This record gives sequence, structure tokens and C-alpha cells, in this order.
Amino acid sequence: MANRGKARAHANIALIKYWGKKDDELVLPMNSSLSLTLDAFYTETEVIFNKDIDRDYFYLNGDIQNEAATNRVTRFLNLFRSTAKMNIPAIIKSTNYVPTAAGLASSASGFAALAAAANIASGLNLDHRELSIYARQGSGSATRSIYGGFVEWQKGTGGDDSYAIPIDDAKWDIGMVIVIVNPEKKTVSSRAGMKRTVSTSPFYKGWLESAEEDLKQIKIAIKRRDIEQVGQIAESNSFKMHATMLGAKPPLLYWEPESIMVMEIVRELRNQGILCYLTMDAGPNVKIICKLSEGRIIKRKLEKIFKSKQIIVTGPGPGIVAL
Ligand code: 2P0
Repeated sequence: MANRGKARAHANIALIKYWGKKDDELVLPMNSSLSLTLDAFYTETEVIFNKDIDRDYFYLNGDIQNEAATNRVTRFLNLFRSTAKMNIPAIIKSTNYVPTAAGLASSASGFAALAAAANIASGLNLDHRELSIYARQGSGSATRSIYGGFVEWQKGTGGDDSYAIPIDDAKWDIGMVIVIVNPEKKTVSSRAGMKRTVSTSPFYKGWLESAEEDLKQIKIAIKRRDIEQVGQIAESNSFKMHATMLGAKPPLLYWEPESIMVMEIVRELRNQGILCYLTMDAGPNVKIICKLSEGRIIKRKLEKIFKSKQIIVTGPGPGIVAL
């Protein structure tokens, strides 16, 4: 059995958002979601099982991590250890590759890379579908980072049929401009924010109903490579998620003044005939969906307000790779 494995996984941005769990333990989502995997942000992780150590040791970007972070990794690796019927501790070395000051360290690329590395190191040889089921139990959005391009995470009915499927390789003129409004860690984690929204927002039912329809429509638009439709559906879906969050008690408002400034620039650009649409997650940063070939024009416009290093133009990225 190989005792060592190393892999890379790229981050993804949801166009149809996942927001809410029906099972916290298994990480089963309330609704299906769809994302674009990005080229510019990724994580590389190495897992080395070693019977001479007393417990797991987790290093992130060269720094040994605290008990809470290590426990989350240990619980995740236990899934692999249990299937492989082995009880050996591991050294885990993980590096996040994000452009300077991006502040986009992502649990999606993190747990997808960890799953892919553990798969090799444990000798389990799980296929991509099974790996997406494992990655899901580390962090919901990691389910989708197993594949490149456009990826759907089908909510399923239980632990075994909630996984990702590749929808389109995105090898056409589409990309994103990421605007780093604030690189600081968010104040309310996605995990806590979702729970609060599901249990207290009166708009949650409406969100769920409309997310299913958005998913259906965006898949048609992706097949047609219709960037205008893809963008419109994604933007509307993101605003609906944020409206639902605002309905929570106490309300969840992730926007900052600069987030709204980006919204205005996107509107201006659209008035000038540039197809661009925004989406936001559980934080103030804004992601603009556009033609990759127009990314530089959009960046230049944003540079009137933001520093160049706050704006990252990226194309679609690949799925997991063994290193
Ligand atoms: C998404 N987000 O679909 C949504 C949209 C943020 C807003 O998935 O609790 O880190 O680990 O399953 O995956 C962020 O939440 O949450 C997220 P857990 P995760 O990308």
C-alpha cells in the first residue's frame, strides 16, 4: 500500500448557491447547486501515513495548525481510515495558492485536495464520484471541486447519492474577475450562517423553490454557451440568497460599501455593452462573470477604484490532479 499521496484541487465559485443543510453530520444540502471551477486559486496537499507518530499533524502554508483545525482534518481522514481498515496517523502538508492579498483561502479546494491525496495515500482508489461524496463530508462546496469547468452538486436523497457531476468543460470564452474587497476572515462562518438562515428566515422556502428553477435554466444556458443568460440567472440567484440571509434573525449582511461600488461598476459596464454579471458568497468580495477575453477591460475599469492586486482575472480551472 502506498502510504503517501499528493494532489491539487482548484477552488470553485457557485453560480447557483448552496445555502442550508438538511443533515449537518453527512453535509447533505437543502438544494442542488452549480459552480465554475477556477484556474487561479488552488490547494496542494500531501498526506503521509506514518505509524511512528502519535496523532495527526496538520501544516497549512508551512505552519503547524491548532487543535480545532487539526481535529477537523482528523475527522475527515477517519472516513478514509475506516474504509481502508487502518488506524495510522498522518502528517498533512497543505499549501493554498492564492494571489497575494486574495484572502480567498477556500475550504472547497482544501477538502477536495485532501480527499484526493488521502485517496492515493490510503490506496483506496476511489473514483471521482465516490471522492466527491467523501469531499462533501469535509465541506459542502468541496464536493464540486473534484471536477473542472461547470459542475453540478446533486443534492440527492441521502449520503450515497449526494455528489457532483461535470456539466460542461467550460472550454469557451468564459471567466471571472474576482474583486477582493476585504481579505479578512468573515465574521460569521458559512456553517453558522446557513443554520441561522434555515431556522429563522421567513424567505427560506421561497429561496429553495426558486433555486431549483434557476438550476434548470442555467444548465440550458450553459449548453447554449449563452453568457448573458448564464450571468443573469447567476446574478439573480446570488441576490436571492443574500435577500434570504437578510431575513435571518439576527440578519446576515455580508456586504461592505466597496461591494456596492463594484455592483455599480458592473451596471455601468453593462450599459456600455460589456456582458458582465456579479455573484457574492458569504463575504464582501465580488465575483464578476464575463467573457474571459473581456476580463482585462473590466479589470482596467475597476482599477479606477481598487488596487491592481485586488483584482484577479481567471479562466475556468481543471478538476483534481495527482502530483
Ligand atoms: C456555495 N457557499 O455554494 C455557497 C454559497 C457560500 C455561499 O458553500 O458548512 O464552506 O463546510 O458545507 O461549503 C460555503 O460553505 O460550507 C459555500 P460547509 P462551505 O459555494
